[in-house]
Amino acid sequence: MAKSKELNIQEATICPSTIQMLEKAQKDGVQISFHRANDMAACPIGAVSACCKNCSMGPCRMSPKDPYAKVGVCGATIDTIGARNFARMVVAGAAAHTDHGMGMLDCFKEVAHGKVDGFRIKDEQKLKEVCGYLDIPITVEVDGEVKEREILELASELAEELEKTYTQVEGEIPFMKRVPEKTLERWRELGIVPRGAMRELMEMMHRTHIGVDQEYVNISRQFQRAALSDGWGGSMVATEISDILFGTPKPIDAYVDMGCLEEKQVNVVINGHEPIMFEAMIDSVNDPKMIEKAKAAGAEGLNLAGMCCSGAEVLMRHGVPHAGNFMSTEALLVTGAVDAMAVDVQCIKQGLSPVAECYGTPFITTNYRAHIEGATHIQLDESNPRECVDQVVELAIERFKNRSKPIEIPQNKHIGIHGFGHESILYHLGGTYRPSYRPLNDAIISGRIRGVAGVVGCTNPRVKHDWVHTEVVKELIKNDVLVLQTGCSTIAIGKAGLLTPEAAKFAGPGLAEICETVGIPPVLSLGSCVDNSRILIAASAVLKEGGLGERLSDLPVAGSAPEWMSEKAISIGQYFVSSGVYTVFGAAFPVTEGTKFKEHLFSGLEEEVGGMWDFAVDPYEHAAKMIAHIDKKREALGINVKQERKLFDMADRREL
Ligand code: SF4
Ligand code: MSK
Repeated sequence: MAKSKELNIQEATICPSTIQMLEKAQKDGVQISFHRANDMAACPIGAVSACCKNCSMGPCRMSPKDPYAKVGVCGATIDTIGARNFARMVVAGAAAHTDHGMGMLDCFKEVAHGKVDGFRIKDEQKLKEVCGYLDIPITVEVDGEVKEREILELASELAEELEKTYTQVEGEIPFMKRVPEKTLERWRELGIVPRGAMRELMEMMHRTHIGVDQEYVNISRQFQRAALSDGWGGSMVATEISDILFGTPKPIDAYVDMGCLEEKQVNVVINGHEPIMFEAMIDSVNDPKMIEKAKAAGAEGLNLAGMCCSGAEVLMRHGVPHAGNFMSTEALLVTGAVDAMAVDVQCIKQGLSPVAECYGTPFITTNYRAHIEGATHIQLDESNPRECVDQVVELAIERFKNRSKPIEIPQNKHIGIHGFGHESILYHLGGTYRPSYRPLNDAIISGRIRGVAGVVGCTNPRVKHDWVHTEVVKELIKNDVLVLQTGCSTIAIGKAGLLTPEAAKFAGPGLAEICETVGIPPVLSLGSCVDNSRILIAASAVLKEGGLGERLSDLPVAGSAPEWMSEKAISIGQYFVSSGVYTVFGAAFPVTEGTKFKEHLFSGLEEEVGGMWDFAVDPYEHAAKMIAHIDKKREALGINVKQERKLFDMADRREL
């Protein structure tokens, strides 16, 4: 392994397990991305998007300190270059989510046509609900009698309708029917209602080619359209199809952190984003024949754990433990206890491959879209997923039998409640007999809940791992802001112990009162990156319930990605902003200070769509900005008056 500069481990992360594994990695002479980030400073020109390599007359570098001092060889200004680069980040992020959604849809179609053995439609209720949103009739009249339509017939029709999310050449994509009316009206005025994602992403790439769109506001219109085709399109399809196929999550207790590994068991870890492989793997590790094979190899059994977002999906659907977020994936291999790691797509570090080799861990790619040098590829066939996952388990059993490296498992694991979403918010905050958002809206109007924040996204070695997430969330709940979480951020917060009802003691008095009465944590875990669409759905339902304005931008809500790193995060941020949500990013922001394009993102967009970007690396400043925005919205709604604080009486409790 290459020699690294000395890393200050205590400054790199607050995760005790990752610290322990960084110490072990240094002893073992193994390098992981914390070391590489320490060795290689971020490029100061690229970091602020002040370079262009869109043609071979360049690459052209602008001067970040004096951004209008130069233009590219073609004459492109810093605003054009910044906007084009930003647009391409949105396209790459949106493409990742929409391709994931399309993969789910392909699997759903196969199930609907009865071609898959391993999967079936698990949540018929959700299927009917989604059909309802899209005006697909769920009943049919036969000889004057109204009958429910066959489930597989409904599924086929839904699949056909949802395919338009990707392929529709003209007209609005299906889930535009779920966008609050006034918000949709504004998008129509601006011409940013998405057509099919394939068209939007293709057009954006065309427009960022040399010599096409060279006006940053016009470029921003198209990248908004592209981002909306992700949030209200590809990502939403991925979430809804996953719920229909594998079940809509309900709140469930589950563990996070590296202590989920078991020394005496065969440990299989899944890392990636699409739930298909993971769902098949759950069957495999519970198959008595496979358990018998593990026992014959001397193990006590088979132990399954997740990482990153596919881990987050099964954490909330099945309570499968989650071993760590993006910045802990290589560190987990350093335990020596992982007997196989199987991956599919997205956020899989190439650095995993050499680390796996150091510890003799089979590292298996399973998706034709994502091969990695040094990995073993076993293609997963959706019509027979067990064939692939059983081979992974067998490789893991073999490795267990021949374990040759010392094992060191950090003994940390934290219980939390996962699996919230639109449906469970209705139930928990609305009551069994009258599911509704009314009590939540009333709690916001009365000021017990000051506002709602979505804190999401990755982890990034350029900032102290998990620390920024944790401090932002602690500040928000302390100030009575209910926090919704997805992606790797959720795992940071789970490790901080904030996903339990007992964490209400860290919340402000109003939020604590609600949590104690209803029995929910002050921070709700909603799933993976694509499940940010659940936040859009919940926000739309709050708006529909009434009393909090007419547009999504009227709501006292804010978004945040304190440690983001991926292009997907930029797409998510942009669809939040374009939906009307004030969104703060930490770590770094890919735009040059003092440019018109930066001004447009950080202020101009608010006039267009009601949402805007902001940036703060420091967690306290980050949270303060979000709270100030929430208060601004409360002021505009006329609800920013201090309510007299009263304890819940019986009538309140009955209502909740
Ligand atoms: Fe330079 Fe213009 Fe080519 Fe970009 S497109 S590399 S700014 S000449
Ligand atoms: S896995 S996109 S590091 S949240 Fe979705 Fe985590 Fe960010 Fe990947």
